[in-house]
Amino acid sequence: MSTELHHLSDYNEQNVPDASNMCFGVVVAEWNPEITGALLDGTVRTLEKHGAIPENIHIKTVPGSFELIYGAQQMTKNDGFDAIIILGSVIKGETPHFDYICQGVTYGIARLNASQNIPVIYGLLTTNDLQQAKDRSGGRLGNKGDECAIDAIKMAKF
Ligand code: DLZ
Repeated sequence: MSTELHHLSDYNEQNVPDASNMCFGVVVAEWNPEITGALLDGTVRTLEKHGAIPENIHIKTVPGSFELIYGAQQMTKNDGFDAIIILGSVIKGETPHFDYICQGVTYGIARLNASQNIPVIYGLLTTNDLQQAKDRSGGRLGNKGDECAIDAIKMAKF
């Protein structure tokens, strides 16, 4: 979670393993594309900064955040991946839909982590409004995509 005290793009570079031999799957939701595109940019940039080669970063899109569960589950069947990252942005509307999607994705990804052999990193922004999402996708609180890339490298090494 980002707060005024925690910037999503801040990390200790010395604690990050070399990713040059690692292979990553990234599933990105198409809803709120301005936000998820920025999350993806941050993720890819940070993976490559730590040695990942572009050919080893496999990106797939799904229509919305709810489909991230299925997308990630399909990717867990590929033994070649060292870690999978899901990226989505759910922005609160006027109905309880927000709660159902967020809970569904959170539960679905948690289940994958408990049942499969590949770590699945949770890059879902769940915000009250668009500005909060912008703040966390390259804005004043950093980029959740950077955080996910670092977490994926660390968990691939785990
Ligand atoms: C339907 C819906 C709504 C209202 N809002 C979002 C959102 O803010 N972010 C997002 O990623 N997806 C949203 N969706 C789409 C659902 O995630 C899903 O794609 C559809 O319910 C079809 O399963």
